[in-house]
Amino acid sequence: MRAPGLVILTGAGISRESGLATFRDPDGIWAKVRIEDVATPEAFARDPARVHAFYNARRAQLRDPALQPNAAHLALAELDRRWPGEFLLVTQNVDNLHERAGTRRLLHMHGELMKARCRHCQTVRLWEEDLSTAVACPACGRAGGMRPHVVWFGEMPLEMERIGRALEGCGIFAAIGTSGHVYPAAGFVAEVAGRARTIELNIAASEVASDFDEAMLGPATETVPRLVAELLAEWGD
Ligand code: BJW
Repeated sequence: MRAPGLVILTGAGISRESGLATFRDPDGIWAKVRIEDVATPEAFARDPARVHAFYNARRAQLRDPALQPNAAHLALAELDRRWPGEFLLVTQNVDNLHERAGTRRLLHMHGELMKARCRHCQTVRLWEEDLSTAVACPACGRAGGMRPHVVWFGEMPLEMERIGRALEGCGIFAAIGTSGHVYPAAGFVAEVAGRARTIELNIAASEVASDFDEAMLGPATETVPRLVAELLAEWGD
């Protein structure tokens, strides 16, 4: 029998055990800074230096050699390598831990911290250093338009058509370490309900927990390798 299409959605919880903060847990990012100050286009228009400082600090965390993919990222990379059918890992995370673990069939719907975009010419390029309003775009030469290549509230998430096609064709959908607060990602489970097996992996039930068929509660470094072993035992090459 052909392996079903598999879509995995990940959120900040999968990177927690690597040392990156989540957003909405009690020690999360939104307990320390306000969304309206750093994660909207209006915030960037009002005070770009503040927004750059917020993302420069988070980019510096990604450059720290101590930050490494954990057992959950590594298990998903093995799943990608060995899954014999359609596979797509959709991450809401802007960190680069999935690609560093080896996942290839991956897309970042909320952008990537290690990329910058020019608001003048729209060029997107790898950007591992600090950004500021003084930086000129290497492509068009204009200064003041470089911004982090991330998706803020009120902006359209990336690759929605590809995600829509993968969700339409999937037979298994798993969401890992995401609170179910932010749309459209929080609505993916409702989109596939009834035609796909749906599994939530989280340390605590999410906002949309009742939309899933099954739950695996616990830290991602324990539940994800377990789920991957189960899936590969049934369908792996
Ligand atoms: C563990 C763990 C461990 C901890 N192991 N688990 C009503 C309906 C539909 C939409 C809207 C609506 N009202 C408003 C909207 C729009 C808005 C929205 O959703 N607002 C809500 C707050 C209400 N959405 C948008 O604006 C989006 N754009 C949009 O909708 O465009 C129009 C459109 C419509 C329809 C189709 C297509 C387009 C854009 C959203 C952009 C979000 N941006 C951010 C910042 C990115 C850059 C950055 O990183 O700074 O993305 S916000 C932040 O939240 C970040 C995350 O990707 C996102 C989701 O957070 P996540 O990953 O779920 O983290 P947490 O912290 O919330 O949860 C962590 C979870 O891990 C918890 O559950 C823990 O229990 C768990 N956990 N440790 C396992 N060890």
